[in-house]
Amino acid sequence: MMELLVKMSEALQKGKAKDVKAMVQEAIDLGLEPQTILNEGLLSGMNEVGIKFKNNEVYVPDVLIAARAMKAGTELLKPLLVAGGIKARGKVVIGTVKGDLHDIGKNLVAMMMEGQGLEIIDAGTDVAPERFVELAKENDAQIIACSALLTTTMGEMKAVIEAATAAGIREHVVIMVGGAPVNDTFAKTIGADIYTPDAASAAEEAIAALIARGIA
Ligand code: B1M
Repeated sequence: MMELLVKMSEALQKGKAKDVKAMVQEAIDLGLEPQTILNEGLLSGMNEVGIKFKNNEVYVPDVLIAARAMKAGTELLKPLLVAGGIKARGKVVIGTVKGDLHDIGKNLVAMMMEGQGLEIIDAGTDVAPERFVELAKENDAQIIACSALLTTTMGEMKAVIEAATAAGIREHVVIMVGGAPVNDTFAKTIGADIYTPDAASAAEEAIAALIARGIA
């Protein structure tokens, strides 16, 4: 089984979407936990791609096809990670901040939150601060969740908080932040309510925040 996960990781690194999809299906059929397939097959492959990208061993097109393979694999895992039929426990507007097109982490967070019974309003990528706020108001959402993968875009999270304050909704929404360059100190500095390092803890903390507010 470990061999299958290693092969999956290697196929992802080469951007072989069809092979990745077939291997994810095989792993599911073998009864492997979806979380194990995600972490030890898909994410470990994407991590390698990140290291090679940093060292100029692979380039943007290689990363894009690896990302496509990652998506093909996660699509199969989604129904297993998202437990069906749970009543909506709250609403979350999620998006990747302005200037940032990375969406794999954001999509994972959305998936895990859905799995906890939260309704997701996905604003997509390159989302302007005002758009986060507009969607939260329109949908009466209790949470705004921002993802950023670039050091040059993480500052946009502060702009989201300022936009929420300007629109008069800051006290009514929990603002969550995350993404590779973000940490707890940064989150505190900009006045965000919650920072979590990964998708699973983001979903757990979202529910905990709603319970604390008497919502979920
Ligand atoms: Co980009 N990229 N990229 N890239 N890319 C990084 C982020 C980089 C670290 C690569 C590197 O140099 N090693 C680097 C950023 C450096 C920096 O700012 N410090 C980088 C760069 C420089 C760039 C470009 C500028 C490259 C260029 O054009 N010269 C460019 C920018 C484009 C733009 O956004 N404007 C660019 C482009 C791209 C692609 C389009 C090719 C592609 C994105 C495809 C897509 O997303 N659809 C891409 C990719 C794939 C990566 C790497 C290789 C992988 C990112 C990823 O998906 N990881 C990445 C290197 C790396 O991270 N190792 C890299 C898997 C994903 C599951 O992890 O998103 O971190 P992540 O999510 C995690 C946690 O962070 C957390 O949960 C997830 C795990 O459970 N999390 C949250 C995320 N959001 C959260 C929100 C929360 C809570 C937790 O609460 C709300």
